Amino acid sequence: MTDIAPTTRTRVLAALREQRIETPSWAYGNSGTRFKVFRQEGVPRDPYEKIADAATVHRFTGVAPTVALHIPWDRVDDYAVLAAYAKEQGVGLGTINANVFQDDDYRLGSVTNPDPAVRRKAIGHLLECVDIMDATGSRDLKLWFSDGTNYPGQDSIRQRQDRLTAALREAYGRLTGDQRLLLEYKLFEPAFYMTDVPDWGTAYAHCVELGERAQVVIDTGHHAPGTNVEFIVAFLLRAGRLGGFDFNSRFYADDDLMVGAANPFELFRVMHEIVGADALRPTYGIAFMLDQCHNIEPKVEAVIRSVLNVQEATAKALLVDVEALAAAQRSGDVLGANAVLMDAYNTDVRPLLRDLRTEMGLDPDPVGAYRRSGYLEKVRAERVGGEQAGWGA
Ligand code: PSV
Ligand code: MN
Ligand code: MN
Repeated sequence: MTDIAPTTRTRVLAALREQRIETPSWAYGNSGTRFKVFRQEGVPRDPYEKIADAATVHRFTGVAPTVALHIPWDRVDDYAVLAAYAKEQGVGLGTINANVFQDDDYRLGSVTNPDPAVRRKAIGHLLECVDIMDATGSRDLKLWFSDGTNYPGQDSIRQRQDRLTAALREAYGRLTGDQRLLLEYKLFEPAFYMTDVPDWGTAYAHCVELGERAQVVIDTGHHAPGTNVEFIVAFLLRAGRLGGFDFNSRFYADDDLMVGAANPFELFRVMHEIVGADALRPTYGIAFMLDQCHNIEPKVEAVIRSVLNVQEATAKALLVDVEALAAAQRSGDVLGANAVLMDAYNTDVRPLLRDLRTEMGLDPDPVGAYRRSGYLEKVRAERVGGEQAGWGA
């Protein structure tokens, strides 16, 4: 694809202007592996400063107007005050992520723990997260359970599913209005023999049992190598059960590297399914979130880069000549169909995105503008003793 036709260009720019990407509060804090956390200067010391960083990302990209919170990492006394602060900064509070994986009580699991008292404590936290959603005005409760077992025979797989069902039912029953429960799955880690919600099929089955406001979240780093992620996207879209994404990229397992860094072609294929189902627009309801940790690279800049990576993949997906693709598919032209897709993927969309930003009143080069802004130098001077994001704490 060399030139972009004017009508295509108008359509693509309109869709990109509408796109929304949510950034995670924990991406701005210190993080690391279980071997080492490398502390960086200028990282946020509290949830307010994380929000200030998220607002900075939005200021330079124009498409990241909300920030996801993780409780208790982002616990504050008054969430309405936090929401007001976010608004003042030009962003909103987004998804509330529950955390039932960092307490000694959860050694044998949280909501699937054999001990009813531990299960009660975990469910209490889920319900508290819905209270927080009420205060922040957040729509989505995102649940990821580290629950599972390390050894065959350690616990009953079936009973753990029963306990999971009971907990999910209680959390779901607490939702009101347009609130949703987003269930995330992950193949393994920290459990290594059996995970209670290991895959999209398990998450999907639980969501179907719960009701329409229960939806599956796809964390792009949570699959076995070689998994066809866009198939999962297509299946869940068809079933009306795709609630959102945790975008990141992986070379090995749950690496949490910048989205689009390891496999930009996969990201394009995912966005192609989204665009094909007309599911990009915010009114469709999919939450496009990042879930990343920036262990060695500067954090705010890495989040800006990640937002741009999602935008680039989306722009390419929007450029797919759908009529030519359908015609090739109908006539069984295998290579013709593939060429249509590759043509869009191989288009350099960076000039188009620069034009988009200029039209939106932004600097066409968000990374360069951020670097020139002196924000990092300013927060480095102001913030001493930044906090750990939560991982490896
Ligand atoms: C688990 O690996 C996970 O992907 C979940 O979304 C957690 O909430 C998140 O990481 C925290 O980084
Ligand atoms: Mn995740
Ligand atoms: Mn993860």
